[in-house]
Formats: sequence, C-alpha cells, structure tokens
Amino acid sequence: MIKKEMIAMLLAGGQGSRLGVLTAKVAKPAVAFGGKYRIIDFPLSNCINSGVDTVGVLTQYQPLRLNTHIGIGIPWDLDRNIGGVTVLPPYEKSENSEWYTGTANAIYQNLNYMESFNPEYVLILSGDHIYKMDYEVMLDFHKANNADVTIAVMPVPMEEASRFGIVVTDDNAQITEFQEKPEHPSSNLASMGIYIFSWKVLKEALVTLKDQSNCDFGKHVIPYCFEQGKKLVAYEYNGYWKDVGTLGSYWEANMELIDIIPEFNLYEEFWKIYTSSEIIPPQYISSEAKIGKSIIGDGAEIYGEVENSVIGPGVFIGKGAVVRDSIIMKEASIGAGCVIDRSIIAENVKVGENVVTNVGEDVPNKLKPKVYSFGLTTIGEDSVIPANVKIGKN
Ligand code: ADQ
Ligand code: ADP
Repeated sequence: MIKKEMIAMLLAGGQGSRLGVLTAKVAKPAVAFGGKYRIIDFPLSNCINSGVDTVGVLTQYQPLRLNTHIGIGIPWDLDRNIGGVTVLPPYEKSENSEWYTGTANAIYQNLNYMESFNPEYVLILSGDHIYKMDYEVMLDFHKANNADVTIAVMPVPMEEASRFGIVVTDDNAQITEFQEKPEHPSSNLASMGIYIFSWKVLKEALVTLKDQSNCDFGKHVIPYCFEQGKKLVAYEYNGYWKDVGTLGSYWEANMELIDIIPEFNLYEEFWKIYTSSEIIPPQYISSEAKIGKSIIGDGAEIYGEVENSVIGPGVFIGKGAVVRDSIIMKEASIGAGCVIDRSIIAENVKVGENVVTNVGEDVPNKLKPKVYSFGLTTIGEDSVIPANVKIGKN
C-alpha cells in the first residue's frame, strides 16, 4: 500500500474578489507575479524544496489558466507516478455533487484522495501567499510538540490584525485562544492560513462538520478542534510572508522585489522558485530606452523609459513612453508617449499612444498611511485603451 508521511492540499479555488479586475478572468493563484512567475509558484516550489512530493491543488473558480500552468507539474519536479501534483476540481460523486462551498468543505470533498496516500500528516496551504518556507521544519516542530494541529503564525501590524485569524499562545507555543478575523483582536499574532494536521484529527473534524454550511478552516475547523481539547500549537515564522489578496498588498509585494536590498530575494540558489514559462526570445532594449531599478521579463521590447517597475515577459514599451512604479504583465503593450504611473496593467492589455494613467487626487489609505497611501490604476486583462485617454485612480 502507498504510504506518504505528509501530503499537501493547496487551496486555489477562491474567487479573489478583492483583486478586482485582475481576477475577473483568472483565479488568484494564477495571477502573474514578479515579471516571470504566477502566485501559485511560491507554495508549489516550497513543497518540492521541502521534500513534499504529493500535492493536491483544489481549483474551482476560473481554473483554465491555472490548469494550463500546472500541467503535469514538470517545472516543480512534481510529475510522479506516485503522488506528484493532482488538480482536484469539484466532481460529480455517486450520491451528490456540489461546488466547494468553503476551504474545509473543499478538503472534505477530497477525503478519498488523501486517504489513498495513507498519510500521517496533512499540510493545508493557500494558493495566494508569497513566501519561502521549509514545511519539513514545521513538521519537525509539530512532532516535537506532540501537536494535533500546528498553525504557522507571524506578527502583523496591529491595525491589520482584524483581517487575519488571530492566536494567543502560552510560553510553550500552545494556542490558548483563536479568533477568526476578530473586530477587536487580542493579539497581533496572525495565522498564516498554513496548517499541519495529524491526519486522524483532520479526518474526524471534517467528517463531524460535514453538514456545516460553507465549512471553513478559520471559522469552523480550528474552533472545533479547540473545543474538542485538541493540542493546537503555533509555529512562529519570521521570514518574508505576504498574503497578496488585495490590490495594495499585491502591488507592494511586487515593488518589494526591486528594493535595493530586497527583503524577498528571488535570486537565492538554495531555495529556487520554479515556474512554467514559454520559450521566448531574450529581452531587447533599444538605444533610446532608459531603465532603472526594475525587473524586465524575457522577450520584452523596451523603447521608452522604465523606472521602479516590474515588467512581464513579452511586454512592449513604445518610444518616449514613461512607466513608473508600475506592474505591466505578460504581453501587454504600452504605446509611444504614454505616462503610466503607479498602475497595474494586466496581461495582453493594449494601451494606445499618449495615454496617461493615475490621474487625479490621491485617496489616502487609512490603514497603512506610510506604505501605501495613494490610489492605483488597474486595467484588466485583454482591455484595449484608445490613444490619448486619461485614466484616473481606483
Ligand atoms: P482568508 O485569507 O480569508 O483567511 P480564504 O478566503 O479562506 O482565506 O482562502 C484561503 C485559500 O483558499 C485561498 O487560496 C483561496 O483561493 C482558497 N479558497 C477559498 N475558497 C475556496 C473554495 N471554496 N475552494 C477551494 N479553494 C478555496 C485565511 C484564514 C485566516 C488566515 C488567513 C491568512 O482563515 O485565519 O489569517 O487565511 O492569509
Ligand atoms: P478574497 O481574497 O477576495 O476574499 P477569496 O479567494 O478569499 O477572495 O474568496 C472569498 C470568499 O468566498 C472566501 O471566503 C471563500 O471561501 C468564498 N468562496 C470562494 N469561492 C467560492 C465558491 N465558489 N462558492 C462559495 N464560496 C466561495
């Protein structure tokens, strides 16, 4: 019988509505990131770098691009006869079939998949986080603490705490309190939505809660385990981690890649981030181009000026155009004479000549006045912007 000590279940089915037009046509985990990658590359690479070679990816919303990207898992070395990566969309079961109505419901509907590996532990991951983490170290922590559930946690700014699950721990890292997105958080130690469950504990919780509507880890499974007196411990992580679920955090995480000393380094040899990319020619920089502090993807052709920006593969930037503090995704083209400022331009957008973006007053963001205190302009995939228009902030 097949036996895997720990398998991973990667939740990639949420709509990602807070990313607005960026997720109108693709699932959040498939959104481009960092001039080369898609968001899901980070947890998938973490898996293989941590020795986790069996990963179920739960998809639902707009899965086409995600499925194409994952394929049979070759870039992540996850094409295996036993295990490897398996895309798990909701499917018709003998007696009933339903969409995944929540994160835990999605996992519950794949009990058979998990069972087939006879695991000791199940790692639950989100498809929308940018970070590098060795899940094996987390597993060692889980075992050393004799835990039933281990939740990866990290401190976040107090004013942001209410958008996370919040934990309170004792001196031995045991969780004494858990609140999902509390209005008045009692600590700033946030759950990263990354859990290791001892399999029996997970299975029992999912089966007991199977009729819970919209069954969710943060809202139902974790509180249930807590009530049952299970041992929940917090594994404190202190590297770079970003939930890129909002336009602001997505923009920021891209910009952090081009910091002079990036907090998150894509160039580390010992923890590579793998991706599936097309075979395209190298980038071309013309003699009139001017580029500073930017990431430029393969196949990009630059005739204008690029400053502090992340430029994806196959992007065209015309003569005299200025692109500043922006993210331009794969195969978008920016016409001559444009001024693209603090904007996110999605894949395959065609911007005509002399278009100006991010026009108008800044709307200060009360949550994070220092870091992200202005409006962004976001243009959704495949849009065509006629010449000479001015586009405001949103
Ligand atoms: P949220 O960030 O709100 O909170 P959630 O919306 O539950 O996370 O989504 C988690 C992951 O599951 C995402 O990758 C999403 O795409 C996926 N997903 C959502 N619904 C799904 C469905 N029906 N089927 C398949 N996949 C689905 C969680 C925790 C918090 C914690 C934060 C950290 O609940 O406690 O603080 O993550 O980011
Ligand atoms: P956002 O990051 O913008 O909040 P999420 O991806 O987290 O978007 O999904 C938003 C919420 O919608 C989540 O609570 C998730 O559980 C729920 N959800 C996503 N897709 C579905 C679906 N198909 N059916 C029911 N609930 C869903």
